[in-house]
Amino acid sequence: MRRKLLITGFEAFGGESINPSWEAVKALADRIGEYDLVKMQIPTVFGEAAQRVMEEADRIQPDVILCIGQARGRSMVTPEVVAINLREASIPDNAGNMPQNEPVCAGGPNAYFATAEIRRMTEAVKRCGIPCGLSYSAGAYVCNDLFYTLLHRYDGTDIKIGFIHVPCLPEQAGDGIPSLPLADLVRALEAGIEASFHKAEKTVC
Ligand code: PCA
Repeated sequence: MRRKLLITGFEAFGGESINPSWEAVKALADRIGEYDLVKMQIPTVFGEAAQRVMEEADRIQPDVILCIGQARGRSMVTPEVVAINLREASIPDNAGNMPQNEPVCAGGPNAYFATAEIRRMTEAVKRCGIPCGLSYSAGAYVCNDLFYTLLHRYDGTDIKIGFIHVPCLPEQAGDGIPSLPLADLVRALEAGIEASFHKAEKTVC
């Protein structure tokens, strides 16, 4: 039986004109391995990003929700291990919000671990020769806000949640800022998605 993957990328933020997460998501094939993909661009706005994703997930009932975000300064594709119950922004989001030391969800647990197969994904991406490693902090900005909210909402359900931060694209990266070409980001996501549901080891590379 085929499975459904809801995959999201963010709008540009912080004065930039593109976001590599959406550039990569929109370039993905519509079918990867066991999955049919539903792609979605979401606003870089606290609360609203998660709201949009949950509305779509309630409508399409995916098996997995995989969210992608930009992490300026990182040199690797980084599946996130943990989401924390904290909003703390160093720049405004796209609606001008700049929360400081607020919970994502008042009364929620301090943290959740990813429920998607992030270790299998990481190994598959590395086998493609693309730099990839687990990250133990998704920050406290909109990406973490989305990741935490989804893990909280779908805790104890069959819907698996993952988040992957990706480096800047070469055209965004200034002096000394690491980047990866779009083709590598797309290949990394395809390999990760394919590997995330497999009885036998296999990669798209
Ligand atoms: N990265 C930001 C939010 C949107 C994005 O692509 C983050 O890491 O929180």
